[in-house]
Amino acid sequence: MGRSNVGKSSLIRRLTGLRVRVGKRPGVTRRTRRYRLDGLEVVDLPGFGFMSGVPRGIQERIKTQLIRYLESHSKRIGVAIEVIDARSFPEIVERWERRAQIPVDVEFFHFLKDLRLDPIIAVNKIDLIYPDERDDLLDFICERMDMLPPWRQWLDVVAPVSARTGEGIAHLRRLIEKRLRKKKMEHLMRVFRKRSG
Ligand SMILES: Nc1nc2c(ncn2[C@@H]2O[C@H](COP(=O)(O)OP(=O)(O)O)[C@@H](O)[C@H]2O)c(=O)[nH]1
Ligand SMILES: [Mg+2]
Repeated sequence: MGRSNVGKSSLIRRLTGLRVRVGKRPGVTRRTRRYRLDGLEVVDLPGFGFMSGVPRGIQERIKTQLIRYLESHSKRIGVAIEVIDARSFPEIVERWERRAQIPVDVEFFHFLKDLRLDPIIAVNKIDLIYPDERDDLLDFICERMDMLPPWRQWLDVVAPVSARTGEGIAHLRRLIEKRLRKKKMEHLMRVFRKRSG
């Protein structure tokens, strides 16, 4: 799950090799897309938050639907991954904070934790960040998600990745595997080994 255009579909494609539809315009995946794979279902959830051209009422409805979906499926969810866009996250967070509101990304992360889903944060599009700026950015992201920096303390939760270049995908796979193992679902891990990268 994640905001629209952060690369959710691209990541699913990279992790599974599935021919997932990737959008050029935000808001392409407004419907939930399910991919059944060897007894595991990979679910590409609709993007939440602001989407240009999408009325506010619809954005609110998507958010409500996501909350309901997660609540009613929490027992069956093996791994929950929240994807954020490395480059746009700081700006989005600051915009919400100026209005003294909690960013919806942060809100959803806490919600996933409350549901005991042990969520992973995939910080996608890391290829767009200069290498020497990454640590500061990842510290910032952790801090906003209520995890004390330095970010490397949170390698069990945070995975900087690029669906485009494949960077960080191996680490993300390990985090997924760990959660599946904990839930005795490790046999389903083969789904995520279909592609190297
Ligand atoms: N530079 C870069 N672009 C990416 C990456 N992942 C996705 N994109 C691009 O971001 C846009 C949105 O991707 P998509 O997977 O459709 O996002 P979704 O709306 O969250 O499913 C597309 O133009 C992708 O090519 C990445 O890791 N790096
Ligand atoms: Mg999509």
